[in-house]
Amino acid sequence: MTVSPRLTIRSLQVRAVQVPMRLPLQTSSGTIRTAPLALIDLHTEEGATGRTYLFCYTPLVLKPVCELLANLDEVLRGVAVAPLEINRLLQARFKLLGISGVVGMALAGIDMAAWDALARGAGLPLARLLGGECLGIQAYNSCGLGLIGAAAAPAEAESLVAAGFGAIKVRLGYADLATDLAVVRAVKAAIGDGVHLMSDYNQGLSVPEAVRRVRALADEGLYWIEEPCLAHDYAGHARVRDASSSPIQIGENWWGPGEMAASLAAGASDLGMPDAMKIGGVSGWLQAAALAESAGLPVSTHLFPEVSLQLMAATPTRHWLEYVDWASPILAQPMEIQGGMATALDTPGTGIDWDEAAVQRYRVP
Ligand code: SMN
Ligand code: MG
Repeated sequence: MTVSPRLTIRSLQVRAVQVPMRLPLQTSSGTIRTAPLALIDLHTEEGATGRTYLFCYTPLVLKPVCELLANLDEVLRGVAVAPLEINRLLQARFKLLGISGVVGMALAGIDMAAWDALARGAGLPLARLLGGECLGIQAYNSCGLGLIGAAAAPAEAESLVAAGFGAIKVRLGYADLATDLAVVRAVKAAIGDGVHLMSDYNQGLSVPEAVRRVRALADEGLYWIEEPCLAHDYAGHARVRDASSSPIQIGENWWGPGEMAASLAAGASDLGMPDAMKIGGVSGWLQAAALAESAGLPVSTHLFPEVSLQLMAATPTRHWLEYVDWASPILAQPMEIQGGMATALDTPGTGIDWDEAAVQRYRVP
């Protein structure tokens, strides 16, 4: 057997797209109508190209993320595709500024693209490169079901389970508790007991108000209650957790494994859901998976279903995959869900290839 050749970065290509969303998402902390995505192609001298996208949340950040990535092109040219070493290099470069926000996003994008290139170069799905298998992972449908009220929510909930999902997520944080309760009851009645219902407050409540609401929701059968309070308030979440008989879920706003460790130390949640981008890409996720294993914390994913599906193969305490279809319109092979499960294909890398015609359609200068 010969060793596959070491890959060297030739260039970092980045493009901005604004992809229309089938269902807009109204949360207690703002509405998302289109998906502002930074598309990354990491070209290597040897031919393999690593790809990923970054979800930028708001169009206001799309250009700055792309410009930072473009600036890093000259830093990365000629560097070996060894993601751990690339991280050391870039983390040293940004130590004085800090590695969250736009910088954290760019570094995670480079990390994910580098791992994808490495897996393609080795001819392996990322799941297998990481030592796992291409597994079926239970997925919940997280598209839509924003703050649309008790009248509209049941029909949208039914449309989300129609695709065969065994779980969906409703956003909460209406002006009053009575509306939260009415929406949960209406959605539950529409989907029945056979479908799990997750819920998400998107950081909308104060700690005392969250304590009041989780107590009132105790008998509604919610599978989890997500981010009731400000994401960084781990002590506050621990107080809410004490008052809640429903599991408390947080993690999408952990910037790097260090913040996850602080959250675990504070006992902030029963469950965790790192975001592949904010946690630091594939490399950051592997550290998070290790922290979760030693803490016995069930791990779900946040957004980025394509790379997250691969990462779940390397997550001993894997729980649920969050499915959103936001990148699907620009992907050559959008993820398919069958019987509520997402299954990684036995193809090299993360399976992210662009539908170039769609990229041109949604491209922004
Ligand atoms: C969410 C977060 C960010 C963008 C859209 C939706 C939400 C989720 O908190 O967990 O899906
Ligand atoms: Mg959330």
